[in-house]
Amino acid sequence: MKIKAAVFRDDSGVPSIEELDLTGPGPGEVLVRITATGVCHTDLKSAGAGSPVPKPTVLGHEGAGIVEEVGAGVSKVAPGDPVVMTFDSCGACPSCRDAQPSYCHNTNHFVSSRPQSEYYLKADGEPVHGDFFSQSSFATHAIGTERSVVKVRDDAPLEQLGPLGCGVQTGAGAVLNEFKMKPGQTLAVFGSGTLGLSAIMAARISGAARVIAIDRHAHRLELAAELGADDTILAGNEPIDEQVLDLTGGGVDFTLDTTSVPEVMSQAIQVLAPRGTCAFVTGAWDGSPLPVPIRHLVGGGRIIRGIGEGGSNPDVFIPRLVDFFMDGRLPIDRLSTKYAFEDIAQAFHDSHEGDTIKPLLMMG
Ligand code: CXF
Ligand code: ZN
Repeated sequence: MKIKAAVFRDDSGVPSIEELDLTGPGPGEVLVRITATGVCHTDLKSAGAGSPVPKPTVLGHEGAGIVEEVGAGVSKVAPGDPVVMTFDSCGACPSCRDAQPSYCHNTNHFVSSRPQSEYYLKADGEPVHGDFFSQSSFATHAIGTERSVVKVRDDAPLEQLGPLGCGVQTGAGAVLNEFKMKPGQTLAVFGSGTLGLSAIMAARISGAARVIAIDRHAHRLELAAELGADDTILAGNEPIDEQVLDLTGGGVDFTLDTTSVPEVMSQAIQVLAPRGTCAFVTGAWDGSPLPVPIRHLVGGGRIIRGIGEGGSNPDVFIPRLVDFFMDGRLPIDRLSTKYAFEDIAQAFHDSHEGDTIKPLLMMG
């Protein structure tokens, strides 16, 4: 079939909208007609120079849409089902067997783990990579796997749900699945983009006693306060650790770094209360090494850890997030700005500048 897709052919970060030929779905796969796709910072990083993602490629990994066709052996979803597309996993490794597919041993989201899929997309007969995060959803149609699509309730506005497949589940899942925050505990979030704001909303759902938002943009902090942050700190060039320690009288139980800036990450470790946990949820391709303050960790039993995709088991967690959204407890629509698909370059620009928190590309 013919589809329309945003093709990234070089490292300029700017795509061209092209008509491609798509074949599939193959066995175990699902063809989805995309309603809307969120733009995640990982798309921006993957489009630009230094990324390991092979080109030409179609990016996009926060798709939501309607199942159009299923491949042989697929029983989880059927044509007509509304689905959120998310990361893939093998289903057989120790993590997947333990219902922790975000830590799958065998899935590479950036370089194809479905060799045949490299040829699902063709531009005038030339292959275009088409399974970024097992979806490549900057397109009118995308192919996921049975494990990477999640059926959602049909009374939810599908166009808003794509970001649940990455950014929202990453931030909210860190708090709900991995920190398992309890009433009375405290959280400081470094960076108030989609990840940070989702973590803040999740902390409120958890009954957190105090939530502190830190960002370089005042408009994001205003939104953070509206979504549940008790305190906001506008980051400049000065370290903010003393401000956090003053506010909390000695440190926070949990810190979440969403910036992957080494100086900021160090502060996220520094402001931990005894027995506190600092988590990193993103990272640069060539991440600079981070000095680890061993005495600070040892003395207070503090923990530093990574969290991938919010430690989510998508089949369980995404429908739960949809319920929170529909109950008004996770108003992710407050984060999003709609763009026509053709305006993807503008969406990338606005996201990069921090003007837009979560662009949603509407497929029309
Ligand atoms: C990313 C987060 C940073 C590490 C690679 C995977 N996930 C989605 O955007
Ligand atoms: Zn992402």
